[in-house]
Amino acid sequence: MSLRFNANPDERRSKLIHTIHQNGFVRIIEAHNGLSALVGETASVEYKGQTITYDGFWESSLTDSASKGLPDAEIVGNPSRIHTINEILSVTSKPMIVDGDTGGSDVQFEYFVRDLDRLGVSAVIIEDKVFPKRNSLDASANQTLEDPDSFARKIARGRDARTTDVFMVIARLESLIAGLGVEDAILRAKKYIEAGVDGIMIHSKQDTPDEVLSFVSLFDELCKEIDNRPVLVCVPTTYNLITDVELAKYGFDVIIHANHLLRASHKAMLETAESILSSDRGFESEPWCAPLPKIFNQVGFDQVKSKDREASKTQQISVVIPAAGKDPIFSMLPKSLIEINGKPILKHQIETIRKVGINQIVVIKGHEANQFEQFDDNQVIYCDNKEYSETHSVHSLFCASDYIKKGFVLAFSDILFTDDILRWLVDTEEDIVLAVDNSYRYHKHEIDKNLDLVVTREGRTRHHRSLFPVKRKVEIISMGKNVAIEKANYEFTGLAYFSAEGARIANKIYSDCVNNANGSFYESDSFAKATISDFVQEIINRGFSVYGLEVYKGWMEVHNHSDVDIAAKELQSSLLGTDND
Ligand code: SPV
Ligand code: MG
Repeated sequence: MSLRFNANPDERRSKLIHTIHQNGFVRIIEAHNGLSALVGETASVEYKGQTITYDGFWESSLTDSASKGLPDAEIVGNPSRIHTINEILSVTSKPMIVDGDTGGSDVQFEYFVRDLDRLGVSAVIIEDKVFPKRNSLDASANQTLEDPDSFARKIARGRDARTTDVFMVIARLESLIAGLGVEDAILRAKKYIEAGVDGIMIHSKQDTPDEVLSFVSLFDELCKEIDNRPVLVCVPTTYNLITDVELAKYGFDVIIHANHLLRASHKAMLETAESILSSDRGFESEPWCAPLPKIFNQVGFDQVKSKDREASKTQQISVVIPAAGKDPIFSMLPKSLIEINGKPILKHQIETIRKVGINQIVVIKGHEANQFEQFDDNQVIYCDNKEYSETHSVHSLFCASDYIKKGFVLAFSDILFTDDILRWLVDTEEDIVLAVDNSYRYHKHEIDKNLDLVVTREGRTRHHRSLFPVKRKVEIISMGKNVAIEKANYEFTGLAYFSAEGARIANKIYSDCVNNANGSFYESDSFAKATISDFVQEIINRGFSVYGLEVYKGWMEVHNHSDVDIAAKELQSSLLGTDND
């Protein structure tokens, strides 16, 4: 999920050392491109009630080179390495340790350190071999070690090139790889620590951890002697029976699994390529391949699709605002035109609606209709409800029937709401969804009007504090002003979403009721006087599902003069902001 993970350089750089301090050690996985990094970013297992994940990435020279089809012999230059590093950083949030090979010349190393530090990499590890090095794990390769004093100088030059104190320069001891034994390694470790190194990596290609563990005992003595213990790093590729937890107990702070994702993908690629050839078709190769939806999900295609859906929805749907009725408290003008902080409610609503990308806004006027002439937003479409004094909001809504066929949001004319609530409603996959709120219970003593109350199948949910907004959906079974407050689970906010299918259902039921409904209609005297609650109840009673989307902040109704004052204050201090958590 590419856009999902990110971290700014400062945040990411310091994460490595913080995690070491916090957890005692870090478990690092190799990454050689964006996809392998996303695997490392998201892989997790549950073990004894704990979730275990990787703490960061190793940008390996072996796997970076191999993924380009090249040997690990310092052939891939720094600009190409930086390109891969950037690719990984741009889709992830975890810290990164870069394998800097020998570091090249002192000057090359200085420039590399400066670039890595700036990008937010946490550490670079350079090995004390002569440039151009050969990969350490090949038993027959020639391994020539660098003069330790020259290497110590390179370390010091690299550290001086850092732009932050957090970036770590780590020295990798290749004495065991070159067959020179632990004494040589300790001698070199001492020189590098004196040169100011932030960490020591001891490397080995033995298939048991014996030699690295004997190094650790000598290293501990050395650190006590000089009263300085840089972080200790290992790469247990060949001695892979010992666990990370055991290595951490021996004193390793950083444990790097250096090449597994590349090796795993190479094996699967080869099996797949050969299977297609030998079967003369793809079917037999499927067990080696990830299903495409898994890849789509990993790289963020799901998010792209959902945003596309949202964008195409917002281009097609309208927001319909029935504003024809006469309000007993504000009888001199349509409620839409009541000003809050010098701006009519309608203007506040339009600004919010536009933020979500919905451009078609339909207002149904009736009472004091000519006052809308002063409200010159030429993008608003007006419809008239000439019978406003004998009808109610359902009749008003269907005065806009030409504009609701592709789906619509119904917004009461006297509510303020945030763009988040509107976006969540439009993003829903259900056909009829009402934004519902349960916080009325906390201030019911202040309520002096009959609320549109809602009863749901699930009852009221308990809210746990959470960093992220919970977009929970509940199924509505009944609603209306006469619902007993003790039975109700939610209050209807005055915002409802109807998909194209939802609009088709509503339209069909409306036509049917116009022709056939007689006498009182739920809580109203007639169908002509039906409220939205009455109509929703009819939809439910005809067997269609109507859902409630829980919100509990981010909207308010302007019911009376004191609401106008409250809204004005909230808008001024932006409390009606977007933190619907
Ligand atoms: C790498 O991953 O490139 C390393 C570790 O340097 S190793 O291959 O074990 O030398
Ligand atoms: Mg390497």
